[in-house]
Amino acid sequence: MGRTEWAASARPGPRCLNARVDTLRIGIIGTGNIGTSHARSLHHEVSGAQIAWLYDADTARASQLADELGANVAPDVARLIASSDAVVIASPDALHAEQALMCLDAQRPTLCEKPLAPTVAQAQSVVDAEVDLGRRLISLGFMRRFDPGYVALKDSLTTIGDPLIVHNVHRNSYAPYGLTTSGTLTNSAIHEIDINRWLLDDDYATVQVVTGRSGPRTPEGEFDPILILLTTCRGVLVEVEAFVNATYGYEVRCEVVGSEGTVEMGDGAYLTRRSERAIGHDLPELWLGRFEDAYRRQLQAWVDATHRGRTSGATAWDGLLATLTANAAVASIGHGPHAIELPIRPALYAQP
Ligand code: ISE
Repeated sequence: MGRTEWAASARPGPRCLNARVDTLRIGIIGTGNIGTSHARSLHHEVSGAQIAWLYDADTARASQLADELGANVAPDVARLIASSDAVVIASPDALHAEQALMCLDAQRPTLCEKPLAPTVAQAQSVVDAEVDLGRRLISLGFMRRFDPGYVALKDSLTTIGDPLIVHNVHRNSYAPYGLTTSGTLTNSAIHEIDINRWLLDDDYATVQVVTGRSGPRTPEGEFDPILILLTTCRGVLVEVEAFVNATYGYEVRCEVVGSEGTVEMGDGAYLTRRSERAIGHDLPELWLGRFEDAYRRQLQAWVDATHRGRTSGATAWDGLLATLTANAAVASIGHGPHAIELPIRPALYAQP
């Protein structure tokens, strides 16, 4: 049982958004892997916020975490949003857009896990609602933008001339949540879709998925690994190997090849080990280990930005473009390159 189930005494009224508060009362929707990780990180490692409310369809799971963190369990999403100063959406992908719309309706600053939505229509509805509201409240959890490795890579791009081609590797030990090929694109490789756009400061012009032989864990009719080939509007080639059942560990790599050199993302997180006549390093099983620092930095940046009435990191617009590109990639399977039709960027997203 959580410390407090929903009761009149446990109902803190929402505070005025612009009022200066020292500690944001955060509500987290979803207490699975990533929701639990965000909750613990906000509680133990991030300043300026406290976990006030948790909601999960599995009440026992939410209660257990609430007990651990001294938080309360909300009976439903609407009441969690109403009672919190700011909200983290960490529910299954298909629910992100609907819950983001509820947060916008209640005018709550929101950190929404990626993807903004699996479908373009859902993602577009969030952008439309935010544009109607006339202010940005959604920060999107493309946490790689906060990863020290990617930040250093972006900073070093000035040293290699013009970027010409980017090679990316994204391997999971096993398919998270039993992904399908379209899920590989809209849930997993969507990270590369966003991070390469951010690295190069460029939009995409075309996308194509190339499939080949699949490993033994791939269900009939699905493909794994796949290659995703993108071209940007300035003509840079972006190549991504997405392999969700790589079995041996979790690994993400990125190398940018420029006209005067190349730079590859090194990973300071790993220690090289020499033992038993071998040299190497351990790999995490899941992304939570590899991107621990990025998640923490993302949460602190979001809390700090929320205190200042701002958003941080990727926007709903970035989320829409990523979902649009991932869906164009799905449509390209079995066909040739797919042209990406960029919607007109609303003025609300003119500034980074
Ligand atoms: C998961 O949701 C993530 O965000 C991970 O970073 C990614 O590697 C994994 O494939 C996704 O399912």
